[in-house]
Amino acid sequence: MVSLVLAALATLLGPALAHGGLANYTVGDTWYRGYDPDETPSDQLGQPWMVQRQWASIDPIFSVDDPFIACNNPGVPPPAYIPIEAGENITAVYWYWLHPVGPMTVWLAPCNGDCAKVNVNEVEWFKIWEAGLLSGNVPEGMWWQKQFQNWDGSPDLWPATIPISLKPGLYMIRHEILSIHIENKPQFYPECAHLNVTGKGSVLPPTEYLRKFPGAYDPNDPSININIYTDQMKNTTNYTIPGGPIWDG
Ligand SMILES: [Cu+2]
Repeated sequence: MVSLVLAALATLLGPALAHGGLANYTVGDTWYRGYDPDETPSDQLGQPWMVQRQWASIDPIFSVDDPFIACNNPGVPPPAYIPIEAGENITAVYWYWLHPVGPMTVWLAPCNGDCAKVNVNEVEWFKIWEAGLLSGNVPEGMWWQKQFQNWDGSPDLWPATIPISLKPGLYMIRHEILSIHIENKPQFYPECAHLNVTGKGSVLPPTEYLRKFPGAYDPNDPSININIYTDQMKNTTNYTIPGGPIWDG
């Protein structure tokens, strides 16, 4: 059923629209517009309302060693920040998402100043949220990525909580979908936005939670370089999400 819908959609949208990305963010009732690769770049880049780093196309990043795995290509920084209090939810909004298999993760990194001036490959990221295989086996089971999809025209919503103990300051938030439906050819879909975190927190995670992009992932990780269409995978009901442990404060 799902594959029939997918095939129909792929026909309607054409190959150019076969991927996707993070379009908007919400905090409470407030919407924050992200970058739109289908709109004119000059109408968006540097606009005072822009909160998201530029992703110029809906195409994935294919290599864990690609510098653009941090904040997509080309990752041009925005001038604005999403205000949020530690302990609040931020929701990522996708207009559609077509791929069903693989983990989804949310990361933060302190900018220690203006996030527009940092090198996204040098900041220290920590994972605050993850979801992978919820039930069933690897190729056919229910993944959070599949459950995230809506087929009624409503947007796909991905909420995550900013850890309540997080120290106030300027941060980047990084949402990543890893799609593993093509054998041994992982597809990474990262998007980054800038946050101004307030609240009563006072801490950052210890060093064992910190990762760099590139660096966080091993290309030979069996959860990344994976062929899900083997007999063995049909009998596998667990999947280890790459990138280390979650820090939730
Ligand atoms: Cu795709």
